[in-house]
Amino acid sequence: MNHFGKILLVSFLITGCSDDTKHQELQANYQAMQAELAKLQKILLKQEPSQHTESGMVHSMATPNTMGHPVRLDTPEIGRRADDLPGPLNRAQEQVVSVELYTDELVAEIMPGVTYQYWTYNGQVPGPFIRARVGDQVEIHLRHGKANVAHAEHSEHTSSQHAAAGHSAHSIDLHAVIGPGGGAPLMQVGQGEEKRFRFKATHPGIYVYHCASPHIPTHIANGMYGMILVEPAEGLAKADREFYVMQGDFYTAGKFGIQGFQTFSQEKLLAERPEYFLFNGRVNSISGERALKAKVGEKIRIFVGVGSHIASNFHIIGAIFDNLYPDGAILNPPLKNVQTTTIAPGSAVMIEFTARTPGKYLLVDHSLTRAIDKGALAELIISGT
Ligand SMILES: [Cu+2]
Repeated sequence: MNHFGKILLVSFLITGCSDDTKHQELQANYQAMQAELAKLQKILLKQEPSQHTESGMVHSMATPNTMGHPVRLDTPEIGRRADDLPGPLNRAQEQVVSVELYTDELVAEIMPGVTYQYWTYNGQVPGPFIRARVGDQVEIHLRHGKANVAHAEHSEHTSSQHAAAGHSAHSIDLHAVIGPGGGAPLMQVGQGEEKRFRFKATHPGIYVYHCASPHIPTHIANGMYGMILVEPAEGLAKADREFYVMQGDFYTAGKFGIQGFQTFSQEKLLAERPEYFLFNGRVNSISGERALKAKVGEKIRIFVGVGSHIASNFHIIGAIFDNLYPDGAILNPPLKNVQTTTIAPGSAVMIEFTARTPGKYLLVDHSLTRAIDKGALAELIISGT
């Protein structure tokens, strides 16, 4: 995979030509190489093509664990779609925005044949995209566990095992909140409990939220993060497409690609040595049918954040960011014509650009072993008008 992956990337990196025929030729070449890569992956990892289904469909595949026993999947899809975010608010008045959140620990596929127990807001990684306007009162309602579902129905763990596993409480700290702990001291929610609190959205920006219950880095590493956008009073400039992307690092006991159920490695977390770098929760969460999609000439806006612990060097191969709002600072004038941006853990950026040439573009962490060998790869597909 490494060898082919590198050839593939180099071939893609040199496709920066303006000649259409040559571009199409290189595109075809790239696609053929991708098919080769897929075949090679299948041989190396002895894996079948992904059988992920879309929301609502139950995944029938049982994944063997390292002992050869089937591991039950709690959900067929852990990755939130990049187009799963509310649209622009377009309102002149402040209002109360109610946000319904629940926490859930779910075994899901991190890649085909590899399962992991994620800790989530609302069953997916990242958590829901929250959208408010400056001046709004945002009311967060957080429930520990899914409504009307006894914990035993979705987990084989007893309460004491639950506590021993380190998630006897979950909570939320929103970086859009001004006040101690970003709301977390008010929102420590034990098993079976629910709590709510309200805050006024005072500062327009794009912010991260995350769980802040002990051991906090573990809760975050397991997937408990999301984003909240506080729009300025006049709203954002019009865009044709908006997308929601969050990079996260994951710490499995087995190395990247090792099949079966993988436990969490606290040792790797403390050593800052993740096995996986992922966009929206799993390998290939944003590709194929779930890729970012737009047409030539459309203005694309992407909110990109880092949920967990390692900064991203975010880049789109073949694109230049017309406008970059670094560090969530959407009120500042944007930086123009940016190639790559660093996104700190617990931070987010807003990127805008217009695609001029049809084809497939890759979103990567430009520390490229993360993209080629550890999962930090997503697709943007631009179609002709
Ligand atoms: Cu938590």
